[in-house]
Amino acid sequence: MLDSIRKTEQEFDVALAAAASHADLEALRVRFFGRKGGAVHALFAELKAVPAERKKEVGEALNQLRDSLEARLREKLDASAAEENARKQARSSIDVTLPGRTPSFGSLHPITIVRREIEQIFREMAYSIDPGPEVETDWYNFEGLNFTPDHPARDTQDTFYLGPELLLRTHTSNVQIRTMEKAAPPFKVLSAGRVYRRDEITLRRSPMFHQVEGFFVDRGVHFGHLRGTLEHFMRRVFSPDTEVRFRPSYFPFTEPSAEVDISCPFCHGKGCGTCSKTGWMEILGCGMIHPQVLRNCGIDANEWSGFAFGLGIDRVAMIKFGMPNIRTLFENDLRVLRQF
Ligand code: 2U9
Repeated sequence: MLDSIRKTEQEFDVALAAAASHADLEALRVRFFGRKGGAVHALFAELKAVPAERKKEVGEALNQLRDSLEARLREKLDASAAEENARKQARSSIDVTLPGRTPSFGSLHPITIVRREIEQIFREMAYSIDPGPEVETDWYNFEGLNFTPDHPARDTQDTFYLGPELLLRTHTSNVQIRTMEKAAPPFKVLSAGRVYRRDEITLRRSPMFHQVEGFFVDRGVHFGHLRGTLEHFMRRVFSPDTEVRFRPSYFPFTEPSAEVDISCPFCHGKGCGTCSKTGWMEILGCGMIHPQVLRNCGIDANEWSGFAFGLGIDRVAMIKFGMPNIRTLFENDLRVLRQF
C-alpha cells in the first residue's frame, strides 16, 4: 500500500509538471481527486482492506499524500489564475505611452474669415451690420438705386429673374434702400452677403460671389470722409503701408463715382505678374450717394448727404491668401479648407 502511495505521488508530480494550462490542471484534479475513479479516492477505498495493526501508519501516509497533493495543486491553480488575469489585463489595459489621437476641428471658410474681419473694422467705426435678403424685388435691387427700367447699366448686371418682379440680388445695395426707407438718417450701415449675376465662370468671376457694401448718410458728409474711411479700411485689411488711389468712374447710384486701386500687396507698387506690371490693383467702387437715390427713399437731399462703397469679398480673400482662381474658394476641397 505504501508503494502505491509513493507511486501515486510520483505520477502526480509528473502530471503536475506537464500541466501547461488551466484545463490541464482541472483534468489533473479529476484524475487524482475525482469522486469516481480519482486515484487518491481509490487509495482511501483500499484502506478498508489494510490489516488493523497497519491502518494507523497507512492512514497517516494517505492523509499526508492527500494534503500534500491538494496543496501543490492549489498553488499551481492559483498561479495559473493569476497568469490568466495578467494576460486579460494586458489585453484590455490602456497603453499610456501611445501618442494621443488629435481630434479634428472644423475651421472657418476663407470668405467667412475675410467677411468677419471687414465687419469688425467697420463695427469699430460704429457701423451696424445688416445682411439683408438675397431674393429681392426689382425696386430694391434696381429702381430705388436709380436704375430706371430702360437704364443701360442694367445690362452690366445680368440678372437671374425668379419672376417678372422677383430676382436674385445683383449687389447688396438693396439693404441700404430698405434701411433708408424704414428709418430716418443719420445711417452707418454695412451689408455683406451673397450676390448673383449671370456671368460665365472665369479665373476671377463666378455667377455667385460675395460683396460688402457700406454707406454713411449724415449732414455734411463729403468726399473727404469717403477717402479717409476707405484709406483706413484698406490699410487695416491689407498692410499699414498700402497706398490708395481714386479714379473717376460711373455708377447710376453715386455721383461723383470713383474706382479705387491699392498699391499691389505683392510687389508694393514696383510692378509684378500679379498686378500686370502696373504696381496697382483695382479693389472697390465708391461715390457720393446720388441725390435721386436719397429722394427715392424719402430723404431730403438738401439736408443730408452720404457716401457708399462696394467690393467683392472673394477678391479680397484671393489677394490676401494668394489664390489665382476664384473656383478654389467654392470647390470645398478639404485640402484647401484645412489650411485655414
Ligand atoms: C446705395 C447707394 C449707393 C454702393 C457702391 C460700388 C460703388 C461698386 C462693386 C465693386 C466690386 C460691386 O463687388 S463688385 O462687383 N461696387 O463699385 N458699390 S458704390 O453704392 C451704393 C449702395 C447703396 C443706397
